[in-house]
Amino acid sequence: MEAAGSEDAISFQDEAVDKSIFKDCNKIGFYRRQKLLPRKNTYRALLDSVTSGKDSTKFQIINEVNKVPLLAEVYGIEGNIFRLKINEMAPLNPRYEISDVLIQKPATKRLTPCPGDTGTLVLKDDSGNLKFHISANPFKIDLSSEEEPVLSINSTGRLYFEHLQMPPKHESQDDLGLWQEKFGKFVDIKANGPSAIGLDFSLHGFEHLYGIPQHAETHQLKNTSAGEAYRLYNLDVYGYKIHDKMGIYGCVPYLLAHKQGRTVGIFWLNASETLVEINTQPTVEHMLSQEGSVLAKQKVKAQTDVCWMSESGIIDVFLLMGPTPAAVFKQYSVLTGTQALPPLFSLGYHQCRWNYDDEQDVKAVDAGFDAHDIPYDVIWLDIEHTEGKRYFTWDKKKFPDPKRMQELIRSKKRKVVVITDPHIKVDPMYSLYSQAKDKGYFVKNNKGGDFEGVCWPGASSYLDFTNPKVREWYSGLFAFSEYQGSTDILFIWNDMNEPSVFRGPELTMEKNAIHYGNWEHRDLHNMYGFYQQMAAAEGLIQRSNGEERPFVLTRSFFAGSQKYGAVWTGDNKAEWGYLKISIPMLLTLSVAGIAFCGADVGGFIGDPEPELLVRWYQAGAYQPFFRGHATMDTKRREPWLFGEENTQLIRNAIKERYALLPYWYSLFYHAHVASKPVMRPLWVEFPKELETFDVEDEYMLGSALLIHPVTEPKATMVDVLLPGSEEVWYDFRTFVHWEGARTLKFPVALDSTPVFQRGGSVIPMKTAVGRSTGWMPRLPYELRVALDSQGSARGELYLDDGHSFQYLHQKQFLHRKFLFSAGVLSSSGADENGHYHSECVVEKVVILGINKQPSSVTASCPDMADTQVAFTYGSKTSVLRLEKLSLNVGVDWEIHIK
Ligand code: NBV
Repeated sequence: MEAAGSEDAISFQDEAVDKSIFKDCNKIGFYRRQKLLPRKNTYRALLDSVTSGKDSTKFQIINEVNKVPLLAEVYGIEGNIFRLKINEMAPLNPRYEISDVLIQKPATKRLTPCPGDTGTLVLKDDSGNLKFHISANPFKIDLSSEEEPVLSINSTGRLYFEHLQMPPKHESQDDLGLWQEKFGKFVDIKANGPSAIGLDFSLHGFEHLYGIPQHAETHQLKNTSAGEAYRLYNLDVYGYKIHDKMGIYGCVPYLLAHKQGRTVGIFWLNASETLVEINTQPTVEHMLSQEGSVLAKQKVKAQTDVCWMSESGIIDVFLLMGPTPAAVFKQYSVLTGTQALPPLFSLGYHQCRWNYDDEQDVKAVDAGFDAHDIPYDVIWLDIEHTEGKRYFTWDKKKFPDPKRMQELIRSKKRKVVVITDPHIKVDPMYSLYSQAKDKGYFVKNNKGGDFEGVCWPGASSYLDFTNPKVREWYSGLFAFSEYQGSTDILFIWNDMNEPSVFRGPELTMEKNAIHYGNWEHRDLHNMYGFYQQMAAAEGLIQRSNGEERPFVLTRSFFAGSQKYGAVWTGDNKAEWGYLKISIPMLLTLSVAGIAFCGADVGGFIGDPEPELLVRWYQAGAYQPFFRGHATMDTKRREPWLFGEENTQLIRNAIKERYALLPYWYSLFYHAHVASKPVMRPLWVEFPKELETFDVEDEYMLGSALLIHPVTEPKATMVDVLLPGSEEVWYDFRTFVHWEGARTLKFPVALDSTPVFQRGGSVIPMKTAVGRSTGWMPRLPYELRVALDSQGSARGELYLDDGHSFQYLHQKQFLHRKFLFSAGVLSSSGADENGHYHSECVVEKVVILGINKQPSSVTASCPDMADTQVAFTYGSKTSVLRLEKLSLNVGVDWEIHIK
């Protein structure tokens, strides 16, 4: 198949990635330069230069070899965070410092210098628990908490700082890519010469690390000593290889380390190409001697060394000291913001394809969902909906009346998402192009002209979203008056924003292209997509005069992208391995702050066999962003095309998703206000249970549901780890229960995904589902109460209008909490600041783990006399069902079980 619409045909076939298009580490100049250096710490801190201010403590570091002085700044930040910045004292030119990622200037707190040995400087935070111990020669920092060493900086001597220099007078051989670097036919001429940085961190007692998305790799980060480093460089890698450390689409330069008793985070704020090396020495026990029958052992604690290397910019690193996973999530969100609260519709099912051909096709697919009784919320239009890949336009033949089409979709209470890529067709007749050209809004080439590359429309220029003026203008393009044929049910998808440039080096933009402020693309490459999504989300907010929440899906992302919408994992394949790896990939995004994430259901490339498609729907229904998508040359795969049996299985999976929407929405609210991921690795919920630390074939949704998707063909059994010796787990469908701390051999048929409810939780659900989320607000609730070993449970429900910002500005929301204890289930306000009128009632309560048949059940609420409640009790299953209740979801009530 050829790239549609482009004379520059690129063939996208279902075949292995041509890795020769992309660099491996040894082809990266700054990596080779850093690796070549002898491992000797050549830096010395000048402790007589220390100045201690309200915000920071500053001192100089000198490189003993070249004598170039660096300035180090140490900041204590409220909430157990440290920041270390290192820059040249007097760089020849300014070095790039990231703006727009930190949501505010971090609130600093004074670090107090206190006496240490000679040649050291000790800084304490006000609690006195955390200490920053700086050794002068060689330069090293040790961080301890309550005298326990947590991490050391530069203890392996990999601080690296290439100071900016004048170009050499004479051309010399440049094998290390100092001033120019070759890759295939591409030559990167570096106006500033070498500018790389690097720093190492030794994590004491840690052997489990996570984060630094995006790689098609395991959730737990691997040792890189035997091979490639993890690369953070946003690239368009069609059909990326799995179990590979190459950079794809987006990145977040942030990792977490976890051990029993402590979790920490390292956030490396740098947007240039970055490599991360990880070297773990696990805990070892040495036999010392045998004295009688007693074996003497010596335990050498684990340690993991992490080395970050970036091509340019400055060293700006945040150390998040935890100590719990929740504390680290909070600390990261204080810096970069939390997940935007998605509009409710976007948590439903999305139907996408490259492409739904025309209005007729859209109508037919939409009708197909109704005819087959399958809920869905959004139909998506890919690049072919435009006039020759001119975004913000419509192909008039295929979509003669886009508003009419949207009105039809609106009448079904559904939405439309359209794609807008960042490349703009070079066509003076295309008003977007000519406007941007006239205003000077494109990225420039290194000769000062507009950068031109090839993408879907053929020759294209690229909007410079790093310029606030460009973002403002771009946001304005979403105004209904500007975007012809758009309505308020139309939302946005940003693709190709790594940026993807077909004939560019590694299919992206030349690093010496020039952005606003005269910065090189090299300095900020990894933030290009972040800025586009930021502008698009802002545009959708503005078109509604600030009233409505946006929905923007982006392929490329950076730290903080969670504030602007959702992320997906790009062009995966319709193969079992890609279904399986979707779980660790999404877990990794989730712990890196990006809670609203998903993978193309069915696999984008290739035709899934029906069993794989069914399994993928079952898995996707329990992943945060749930979209079926397929590339052009695949067979049509709407859910009803695989025979009634499979249609039924897919229908059930999607309906399970819709039934759980109150729980999903409440989890997203929690992610939005309290920074906890929606999809959580087991170690986050069971931080003391060693056996959870490397689990990636199952995970928690919130703290109440454990999901173990089936990712193998013809599976009849899966091994499910039910963690926690104190826990009780209930099969979500049969209500059979088990005690925790065991691995179950769990039989599976093709009809479901293993899901378990954790004892001690209450899950809000709907008793029925509608054709889309829009049909569901009035449907009654069911509460699933699963008792723990003490006979108690708790849970929450968050509810608002599902689409506006009134929850924020007018506090129009309901946040309820449910408690079950000593035979009483109560509903009360979790946040009394919120008010929202809802007619909705709790109609059904199912209590799991009640071990004795009650003699009476009564319900009471403020303006109603106590009423008897009809119930049924299953003594074999220990399940109590209360039906035909009518308890308003917004008021306090109690149910007494005697
Ligand atoms: O716009 C077409 C596709 C899109 O369907 C897909 O989801 C993106 O990841 N897009 C990539 C560009 C073409 C890929 C071959």
